[in-house]
Amino acid sequence: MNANKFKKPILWSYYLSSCSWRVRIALNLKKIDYEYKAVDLLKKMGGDQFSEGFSRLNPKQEVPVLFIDNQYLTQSIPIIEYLDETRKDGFRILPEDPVKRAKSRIIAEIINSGVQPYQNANVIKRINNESKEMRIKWLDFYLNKGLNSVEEALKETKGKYCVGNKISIADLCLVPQVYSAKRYKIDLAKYPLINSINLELENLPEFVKANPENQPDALK
Ligand SMILES: N[C@@H](CCC(=O)N[C@@H](CS)C(=O)NCC(=O)O)C(=O)O
Repeated sequence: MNANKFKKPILWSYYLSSCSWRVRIALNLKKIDYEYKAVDLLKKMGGDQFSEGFSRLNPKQEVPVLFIDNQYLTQSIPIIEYLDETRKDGFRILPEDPVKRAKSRIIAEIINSGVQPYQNANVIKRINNESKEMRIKWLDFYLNKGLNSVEEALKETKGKYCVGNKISIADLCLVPQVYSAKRYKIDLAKYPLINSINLELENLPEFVKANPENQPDALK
């Protein structure tokens, strides 16, 4: 038996990182205890993600990175799927039903590849260097484009949560994305389904524990 299998998992995270937040919720739902290693993405003289040590962990210089089962895993969606596939006891994050599973992955993917990359720190920094006005227009366009397609998808899939009445990978992506949209001052009033599902989710204990404010590196 491999002794590393029993080492405490480590999550490299940044409190405001929406991708790290997805994984924090998954770890909480799976009741996995882990060590938190803060990676300060917005440090004035260059974020910790660009350090030599962290770049070795993830050459793409992004959080999250999860060490678990003697593996270093990157990319929040594969991490969540790995946790679900290797820990089938307890809460299941991917729906059993293939149609619901596909629908939950669709919403997760709209956010993962269709919204988050456009608001990523290194992207915004470059746009901001061009002009602040361009940054505002950029965020407004891409965040609304993504949120609008999530709202449309929810018309078909919604229950209490994104896909029916059970929490799925879509919900793990939705809550952090709504928080980011609020930070970027996107008008969310036009997304009633997103708002009502977000309200249902944000006070659940596993989501509260994963909230940026409750992370060790949150600015107090
Ligand atoms: N697709 C990746 C994206 C990871 C990512 O973009 N992480 C952001 C924080 S949410 C980051 O570390 N950004 C650092 C930077 O932009 O320099 C995932 O889902 O894990």
